[in-house]
Amino acid sequence: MEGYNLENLQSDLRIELVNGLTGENVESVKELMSRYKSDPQDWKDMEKWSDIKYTRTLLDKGNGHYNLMILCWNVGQESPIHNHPNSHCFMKTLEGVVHEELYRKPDMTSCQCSCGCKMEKIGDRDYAVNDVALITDKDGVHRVGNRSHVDRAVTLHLYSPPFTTCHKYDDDTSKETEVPMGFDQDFSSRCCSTTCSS
Ligand code: CSS
Ligand code: FE2
Repeated sequence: MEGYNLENLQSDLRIELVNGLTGENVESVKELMSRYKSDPQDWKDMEKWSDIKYTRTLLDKGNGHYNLMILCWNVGQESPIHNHPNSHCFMKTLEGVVHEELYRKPDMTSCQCSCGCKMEKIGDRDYAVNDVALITDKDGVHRVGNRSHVDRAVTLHLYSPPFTTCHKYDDDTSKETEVPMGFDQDFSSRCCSTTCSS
């Protein structure tokens, strides 16, 4: 919507999530993230690019209720298959196209092979600019990446509640490993309007 910039979105998210995410406001958060139409002017100066891996830049700590961040995916970069422990993951594409592979969350008790079972893919999707995705561990676990050999991709993520570690899954054995989720940049002190107390 014209005149609705990233700062407006950040302020509205602060208000909507003042008491955190409940069953009632999941759709409202998704609608707010859809309402914002990507304008590179809003976030260009917060990009960070690496040749090694995608980068994570924190925008807002959401008074402890959520983390809002920008991820920069260089050509060919992707995440491991991972979960979002007890959290809702909202992902909006700001630039480029990101690809998601969805996998069934592994149940090691049903795997008969002593060396582990291959991850089972249950879905595949591309997200173009301004598309908003929502995933929880109930839906499965996923891999996200930028398959383009030419174009970079940028995404905006909101995780509520925030988490500092997640699990990654080995493609061939489904073996689960806990990994820390650090930030490459932190602009959260720039944020936000009047409701900011953290
Ligand atoms: N969960 C990954 C990105 S794909 S949703 C991360 O936060 O780094
Ligand atoms: Fe994810």
